[in-house]
Amino acid sequence: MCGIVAAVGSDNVLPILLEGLKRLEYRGYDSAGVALIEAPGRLGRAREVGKVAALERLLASAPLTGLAGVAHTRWATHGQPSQDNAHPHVSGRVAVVHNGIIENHLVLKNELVAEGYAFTSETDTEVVAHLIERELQRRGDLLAAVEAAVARLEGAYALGVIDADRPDRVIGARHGSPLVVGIGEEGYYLGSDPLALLPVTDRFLYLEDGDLVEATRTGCVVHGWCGNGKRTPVVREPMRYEHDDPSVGKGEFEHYMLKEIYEQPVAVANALEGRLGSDQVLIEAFGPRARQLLGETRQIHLVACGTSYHAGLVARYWIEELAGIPCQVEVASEYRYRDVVAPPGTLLMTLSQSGETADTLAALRHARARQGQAYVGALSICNVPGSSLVRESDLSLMTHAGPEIGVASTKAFTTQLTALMLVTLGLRQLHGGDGELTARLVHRLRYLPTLLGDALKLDAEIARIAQRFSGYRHTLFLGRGAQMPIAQEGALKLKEISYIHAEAYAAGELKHGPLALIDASMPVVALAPMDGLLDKLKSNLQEVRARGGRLLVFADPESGLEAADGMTVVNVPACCRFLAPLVYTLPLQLLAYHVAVARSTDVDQPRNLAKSVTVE
Ligand code: HGA
Repeated sequence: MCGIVAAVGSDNVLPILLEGLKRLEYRGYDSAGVALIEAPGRLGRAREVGKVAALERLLASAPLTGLAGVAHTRWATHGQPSQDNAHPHVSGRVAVVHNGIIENHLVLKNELVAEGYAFTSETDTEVVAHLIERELQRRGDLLAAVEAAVARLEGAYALGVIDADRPDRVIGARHGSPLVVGIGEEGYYLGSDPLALLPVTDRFLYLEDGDLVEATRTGCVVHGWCGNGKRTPVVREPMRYEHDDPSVGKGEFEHYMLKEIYEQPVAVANALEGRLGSDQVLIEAFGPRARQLLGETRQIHLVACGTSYHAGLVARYWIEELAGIPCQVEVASEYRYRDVVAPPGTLLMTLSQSGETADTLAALRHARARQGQAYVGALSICNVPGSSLVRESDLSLMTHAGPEIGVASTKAFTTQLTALMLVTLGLRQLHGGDGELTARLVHRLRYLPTLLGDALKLDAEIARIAQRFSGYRHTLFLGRGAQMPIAQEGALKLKEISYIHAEAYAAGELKHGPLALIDASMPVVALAPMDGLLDKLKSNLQEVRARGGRLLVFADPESGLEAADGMTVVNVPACCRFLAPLVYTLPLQLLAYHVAVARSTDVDQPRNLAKSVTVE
């Protein structure tokens, strides 16, 4: 995903820009660039494909200095990763960096070409540079020019803009993609993520959609909508960055796992960032070939291991119901050795946090070698840009979870689910699903980070319950529908880090065998959101109670389930049934975590397990 850093200061800002880009690297990108005002009227620019280190090497041979500049890590949506397509884009005196997608770029391009503007890239972003340049000529002032230019843009953007004739200022604009202003001792800064600017400040203004900001070395003015259709200077309260810098460890948390559980609202917001339009998902934001691949898909083979496999199992429920596309999900270590039959039009989807999971990679290669022609392409969902899986796939959707240190996956799972819901809605849009439900789900996705934050408030209650659990030797997890894989994930989490034997069953399967295990020493954890299967699940819970089983039920507040002898009920924040798998994951992670802590296991590095499984 793209990253923006911009700075105006009293000294050469290049080191700040480069450090900022490095701190955004975890988000994934394919090229990087920087532009500085070297002297009034003179712009210097360097762009390179690949890592920020490659850009640094380029700059070492041809250094740039300046008191104001913009910098960018690009993750291509429009046009291949190349030097010409890398940002900043320049038009006359103007240099621009952009995160997001300009949906009406073709209309604007035709208009600008007719006026004589020459395009040197395939990006949607270049229209922004030319538009601002045109308006600058008409209006003579950069802020006015940016305001006039953004009025023409449709889509999502965060922008950083400089004018070679004004080395004392940078302009920012935000609409649908985040942008913050960093307030420093030696200057003012813009960043798509405060993380980029932590070396120079911990004080930030969080811009709102529609805001423009003009920053100089000593101050900034934010211009926002004020209700009468015009922008006026507005106050955005400076806020201290309260979190720890993730590059410096666990911060206030005892374990990385707990820290990462708590990072999920932000991680999921990052996974959604720039990918939601007003009532649709922005398919182009998935990557240049997304529309074609998803449009040609007739069925899906979803292949993964461990926690990622559980994310795939949830997605099957979504894809089949919301997009009407058949989906089979398989563990990679089986798929890779099977004579897979892939009918024409099969999309091969792989999921892996690291992108280096040996079985998943092998499954991708095996499938391509055997049935290459049948696949419309390979789509990977992954957290590590540049990993083997990403390199070998036709299209990759990055999860943007940020580095996950705890071996037991938490935020990687919920961000995979988020990415899978985005793909599901993309498929739905391209395969004729009605727009009303799509729009409702898009709106609910925007609210998802808040819901996850609410689910984390159950922490103390779950910690108390976990004390009881730590004495058990076995546990059964039950769910129905899309909560069945969440029960599997809850059981996996518990066994991974607490070493308590845990199994998950579809609740309807109980009477076909596992009911024989139920007695007072076998607790049963059940998931009971509001969905069409709630009444069926209640019957299954009665079957457990009738045999003296101890129940811990995570339930919707309106479920009608109440605590009773042998039954503990934890109310999970009310949520729509499609997003319930994400919300119900968090209490199960917390349960596993607190049980493991109570049993004094090595939570972050459980015995026998590794983070990135690169061997078969
Ligand atoms: N559309 C622009 C920026 C892409 C982006 O924001 N990616 O996360 C481009 O393709 O250059």
